[in-house]
Amino acid sequence: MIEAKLLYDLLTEQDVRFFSGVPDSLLKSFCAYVTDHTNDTNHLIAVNEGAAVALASGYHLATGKIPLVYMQNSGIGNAVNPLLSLADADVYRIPMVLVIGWRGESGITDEPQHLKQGKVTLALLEAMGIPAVVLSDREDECRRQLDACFSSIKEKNTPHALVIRKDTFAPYTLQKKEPDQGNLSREEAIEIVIRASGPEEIFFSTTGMASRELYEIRERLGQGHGKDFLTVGSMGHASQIALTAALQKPARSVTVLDGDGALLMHLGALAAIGQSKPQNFRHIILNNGAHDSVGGQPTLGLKIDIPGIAKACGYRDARTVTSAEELRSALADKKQGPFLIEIRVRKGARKDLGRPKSSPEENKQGLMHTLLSKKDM
Ligand SMILES: Cc1ncc(C[n+]2csc(CCOP(=O)(O)OP(=O)(O)O)c2C)c(N)n1
Repeated sequence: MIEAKLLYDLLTEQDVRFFSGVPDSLLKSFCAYVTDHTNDTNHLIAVNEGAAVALASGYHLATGKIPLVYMQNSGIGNAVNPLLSLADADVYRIPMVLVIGWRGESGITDEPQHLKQGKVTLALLEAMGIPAVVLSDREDECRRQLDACFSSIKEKNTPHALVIRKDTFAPYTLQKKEPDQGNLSREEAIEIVIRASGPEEIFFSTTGMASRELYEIRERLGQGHGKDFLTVGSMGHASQIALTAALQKPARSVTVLDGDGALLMHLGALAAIGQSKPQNFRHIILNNGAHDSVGGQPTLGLKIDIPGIAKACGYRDARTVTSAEELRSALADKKQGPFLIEIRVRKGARKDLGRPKSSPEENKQGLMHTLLSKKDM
């Protein structure tokens, strides 16, 4: 293992002063170290990985220096367009270091949503013509790799990737945590929503711990999983999956359990929902102001008026609740959709939180069985 500080110091030696990205669990220590040691002008936690490449590009244009972009390999998809149509040598030729967490590396046990991405990570970078090196967890080798990486970036003026394996970094705990603005935990909030829902309700839950918590709540309540779609990958897209389901099944009530980070990643989804106006659509935002599932780095979630944005996009109603009582009363107030409830929740999850025991495909079949049953035809 190496200390996150070592990589940060080596990057500083190379005059890297600007960081942007979306946090990742494998990069947790590095992201936390960057958050704690870089000022807010030079560290922008991006809403999505493509935006991070664009922010890094703007920094380069303004300073001539080499920026750094960090991401989980799941985020490569979001970054492909600006990498190939902005930073690439065939277009504007913008140098940057990409630090990419390698979930789903072959031979390492990981969640199903990471397996394919892990298998193709190096091949994807190669196909994009981005040189990549798997960062060593030995200090001397790491120094050598950084020297080679920066020689290549300076020579070609294009992006270069450092791919990070699991357990490369020694633990470093984020110091700069924003105070919580709600007293319910995310899991308590989800349980209140589930307990208040009727038998016709179906749920689409977001990436990260929210889906794991929903799964465990259903187990605890003995309700089965046939009414839930766990969006374990595809961060930020749960609400769009739900939108078409709601439009196709007007007799069903559809609820999205979204995260603030996921909402911000593809905020345009609100406009699509607000303008499609499904009456059977309820959007619940579990807002802890953080990427809680991958280390708690701040999002902009608590700095913006989410209900205001939803209403401006065409939602029929939207409000914020901060306690169990307020949540129960907002749930009891049956509104015509689309409507949104932002629940301010506290950061953190149970230490013993499990993972779904059924596969994504079984999950899909369970939900489709419910949606394609005679009653729904
Ligand atoms: C495209 C993409 N980028 C990054 C990730 C890594 N990731 C998984 S969960 C998560 C945080 C989600 O934050 P939020 O939606 O606020 O939910 P919370 O974890 O706070 O409940 C991130 C960044 C991912 N899965 N996919």
